[in-house]
Amino acid sequence: MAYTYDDQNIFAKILRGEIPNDTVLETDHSLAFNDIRPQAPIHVLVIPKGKYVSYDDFARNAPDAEILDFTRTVGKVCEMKGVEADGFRAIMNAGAHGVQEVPHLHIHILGGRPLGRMLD
Ligand code: IU
Repeated sequence: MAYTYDDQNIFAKILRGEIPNDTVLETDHSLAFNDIRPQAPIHVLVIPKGKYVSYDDFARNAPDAEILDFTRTVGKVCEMKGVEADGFRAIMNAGAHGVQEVPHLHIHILGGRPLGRMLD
């Protein structure tokens, strides 16, 4: 399918510097920042700087360097936040059924408390 990217989505505005964010880490191809409505003591979003709607768009269309940078950034954020020992949850929502609010790929890194079962 063709992916249509909305340049007016809130993360595009963050990447253009039009809206502030609470940056955790910035790399050549990725940005990590604290979620504005945290669901856990640690709730970081990691986004690629490229224009990808969702993970399937990214996985199919991003150059290898961007995929590697994104993956390594997630790893660095986990290390910076110290979630390896007690564990964490990583979530990527996509589309209507996934209840994706912002149509720019992001991974949620949640930790700092027991998170409970995700699926029943
Ligand atoms: P979702 O996976 O698209 O449903 O999650 C979007 C997240 O983006 C959600 O957790 C919001 O709290 C978060 N967010 C943000 O951090 N800053 C913003 O300005 C907006 C949403 I709008």
